[in-house]
Amino acid sequence: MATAQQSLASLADLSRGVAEWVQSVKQLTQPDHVHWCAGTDAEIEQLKQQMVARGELLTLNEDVFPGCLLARSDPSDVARVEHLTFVCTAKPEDAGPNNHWMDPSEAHRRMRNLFRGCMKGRTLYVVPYCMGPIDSPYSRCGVEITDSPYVVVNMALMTRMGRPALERIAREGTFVKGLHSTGELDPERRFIMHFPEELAIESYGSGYGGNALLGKKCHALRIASWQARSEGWLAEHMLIVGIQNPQGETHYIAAAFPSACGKTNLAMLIPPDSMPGWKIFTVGDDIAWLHPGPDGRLYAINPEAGYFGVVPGTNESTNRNAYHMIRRDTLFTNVALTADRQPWWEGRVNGEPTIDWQGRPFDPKNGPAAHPNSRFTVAAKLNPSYSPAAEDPRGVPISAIVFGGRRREVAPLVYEARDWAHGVVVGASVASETTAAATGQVGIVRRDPMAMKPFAGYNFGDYWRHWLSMGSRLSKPPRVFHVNWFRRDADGKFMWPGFGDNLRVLEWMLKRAAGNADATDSAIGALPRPEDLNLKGLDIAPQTLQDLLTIDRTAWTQEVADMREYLNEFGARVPPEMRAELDRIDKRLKA
Ligand code: GTP
Ligand code: SPV
Ligand code: MN
Repeated sequence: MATAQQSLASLADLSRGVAEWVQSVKQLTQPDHVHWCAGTDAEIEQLKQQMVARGELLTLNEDVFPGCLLARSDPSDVARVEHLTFVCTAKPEDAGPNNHWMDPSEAHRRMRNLFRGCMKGRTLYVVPYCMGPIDSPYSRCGVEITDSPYVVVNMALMTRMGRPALERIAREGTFVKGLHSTGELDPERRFIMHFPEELAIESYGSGYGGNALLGKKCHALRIASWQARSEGWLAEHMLIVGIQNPQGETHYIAAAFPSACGKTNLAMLIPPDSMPGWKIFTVGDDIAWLHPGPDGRLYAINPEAGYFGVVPGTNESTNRNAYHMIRRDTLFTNVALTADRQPWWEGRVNGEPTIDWQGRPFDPKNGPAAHPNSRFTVAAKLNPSYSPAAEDPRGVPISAIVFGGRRREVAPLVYEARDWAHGVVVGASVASETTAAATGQVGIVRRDPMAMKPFAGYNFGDYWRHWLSMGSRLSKPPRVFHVNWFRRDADGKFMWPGFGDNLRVLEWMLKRAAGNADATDSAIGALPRPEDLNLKGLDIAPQTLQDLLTIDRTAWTQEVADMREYLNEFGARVPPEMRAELDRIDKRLKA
């Protein structure tokens, strides 16, 4: 105990700025105990054991899933809550129509009332963390104060957490302040507030995912995107994947798809048997911070150290890497259980559920056994396709940026933007069916520019302007593409096999970037002809492939009109180049 106290005191000594803030939060929230997280394995192990003893975490079958645990969240607290998420800037127009806005002083006043005395009887955990490799100039640090040990255990997996982060904060003097309490888990008393001008986050009333693990969407996207604009870089909702061809050359792609639209799967895909010699290396599965490099290329780091991934659908044939990765030392949230205490989810294939995600005997009348947004939290290093480049402080050079959405119609399998400016319009045009990753109706097509609708910390008009300006800082910008793995036929079946076969599309992109692949020019960009794709061993009807690579003029004319209308919401903040790009597409569609 004495040594624990000493190391605790010396941690606090490292940064006076942090110590003073902790003191003021302590006065406001009145915890029984304060625990500074050093980030050691022993500390996290002890926390887990305490949670198991209190029944807050459940142990799983140690023979089949060693070191794995199950958490069940409150049934009203299972996803991000976009309607309760606010960006609080001095001027409402800086948050933009893409965000909910509240006056900062009003937001602080409300949150103070919620936080007052909320940690009575609880422990206040101080969680110093670093987003990105600890020695990278591109990384940024934060401190999350939370009363949730579940959050601490997740942050230890998802970030570089503990003493080294606090040491970096002491050196640099700046950090993002994130204050979090699970409160009463009352949906009526739940807010996720962002103060980009103060580098601060205040979150109350949820213990789940992006609402509570403040390093992830709150810091690494909403606050970081604001910082990135003023500092000349990009903070994006993108996976980063290294693709090694049979000649042994590795190229990197960054891809932005909306929540639950395939980033984790693409980041760790298994090449099909008919593509021998290809290898995939995962750098990141959800967030990329992108900087212009000295050679005029764009470089990416993954600010995270772990994955908070969608569980349902994960199996040997869809995502073998993830399926094996989550066999040990994984924290599951809201999955079901088999009779022998193995975690179970829809699409697992093996076993049967006996207990559902809420702990009730499984009855199909109650809906799926695992929650559709049930998640695994796991250290990135356990991924069989983990790339050591994820630790490179300089990041990896990006050859192609890919945007995509979940669209049953209209969007073809793949097309390529003419240049960077057109690529910005292609990214801004992303639309996708809503998923279980956020509360609300599922399956509604909505605009989700750059897959950042829920995550851009400022006005989309300014954001697109910033994207356009990045082009002029890059003498060798990445090529920009759009994909759709989710086209359906008249029977509602997916037309493209997806998963590992997506590598065929990535191969075409890399060949385009190297100047070695053909395409046809269309009104919306360059599309491969079937013969431009590597189809060896692919089981697909020629007509289906043709349909996937064809553009419906009427539907696209409507799409461009919808996009124009969407841009109008952002008024004069929309860069005029974007409307000019739409005019150009329109003219070609009518030609
Ligand atoms: P977030 O973590 O919410 O940001 O999601 P994500 O973008 O990482 O999505 P993820 O890879 O977890 O996939 C979400 C769902 O889409 C899973 O159920 C997958 O099985 C499914 N999926 C992923 N890739 C494909 C694909 O190529 N085709 C089809 N049909 N489904 C896919
Ligand atoms: C997403 O919703 O895009 C996620 C999960 O990656 S969460 O951490 O809840 O944001
Ligand atoms: Mn995500």
